[in-house]
Amino acid sequence: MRIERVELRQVRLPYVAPFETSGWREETCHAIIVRLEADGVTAWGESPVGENPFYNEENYQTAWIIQQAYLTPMLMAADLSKPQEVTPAFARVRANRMAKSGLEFATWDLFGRRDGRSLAAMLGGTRDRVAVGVSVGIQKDIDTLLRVVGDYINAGYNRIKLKIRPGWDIEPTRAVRTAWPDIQLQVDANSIYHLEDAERLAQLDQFNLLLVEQPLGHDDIFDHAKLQPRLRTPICLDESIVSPEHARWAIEMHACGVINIKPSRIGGLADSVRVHDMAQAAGMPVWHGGMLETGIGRAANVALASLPNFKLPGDISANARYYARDIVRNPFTLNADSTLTVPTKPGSGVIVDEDVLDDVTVARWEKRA
Ligand code: OSB
Ligand code: MG
Repeated sequence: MRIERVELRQVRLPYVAPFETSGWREETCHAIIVRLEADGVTAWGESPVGENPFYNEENYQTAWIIQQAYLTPMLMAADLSKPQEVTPAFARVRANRMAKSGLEFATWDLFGRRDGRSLAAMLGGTRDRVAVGVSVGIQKDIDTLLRVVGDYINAGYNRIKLKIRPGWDIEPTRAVRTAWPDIQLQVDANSIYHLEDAERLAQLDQFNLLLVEQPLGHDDIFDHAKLQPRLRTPICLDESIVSPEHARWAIEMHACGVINIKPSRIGGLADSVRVHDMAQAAGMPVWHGGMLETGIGRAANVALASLPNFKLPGDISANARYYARDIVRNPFTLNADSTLTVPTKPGSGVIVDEDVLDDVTVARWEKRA
């Protein structure tokens, strides 16, 4: 199959609430939405890049340039027989994985819609619902945090992740654990600590956490391998695992007990499945992270999370947790058992609301074959 038209859009969607981590605070989604056309089929993808290069090295401006100058021409030059051929077609472009992922995901959607197969089936999904939780940003004080967490628990979420940083770590975690002794709880440091903080991090062991996510450097595996034996809580790597090779290094070095898979961080769904399979073979569970995606990226995440080794609840909340007005007509809603239902329609199954999409588009670019 040859792609006949690629359209890229920068969108701006306000979050229902600002999202604050140890390293940044953002109020508006700056994703790039991808639209592909071929053989009479229209397909959609999303690169969930942020406003700033503070999570990884990319932001909406870098992805916009790399997609136009390199990735779109490479995609249009390929005669694709399956979506797994996109990742090798992009291999000469180093890193820039979020830029790649939106185009790769849209290609899976294209094949799925053309062939009448759901993305979950194409990827090897085995469940019809996926367990999910909420990632709760840093709040202005503990009372506010308890109110915010309480609202999510009342809405039906049974797994909570707290963003932490030095000075907002032990006490907020203690407060939430004390208020909800049985909730599934985990924390995410987004790379703010150093190996010298091992004793402070070990204090988190008392709270019966599922995991502590990315305590050390965004590109570190070595020091995480030194930290893990000093904690009882499993370390989960997020930022550090950007490829199947990085996953293998972390597994062989015992740098973590769990891996967070985000297809955007890994550069696409194909390599995400490889990370999933590699962890499964090593007996290491994975779970699905999130990048505050719009409804387009969210649908791909739910499909991927239906694979069997996704053993812990994902950061894939219902659309309404992120956006008052999303760009899809069929948002996910939370089931009573803190799950989302895996779409079964062809491709990602997403129905884009093109009126809303036009309203939130701030820049548009297209290339025809
Ligand atoms: O580190 O997991 C992270 C959001 C943006 C960038 C990084 C992260 C996150 C989240 C939110 O934690 C997860 C979500 O609900 O999409
Ligand atoms: Mg994280």
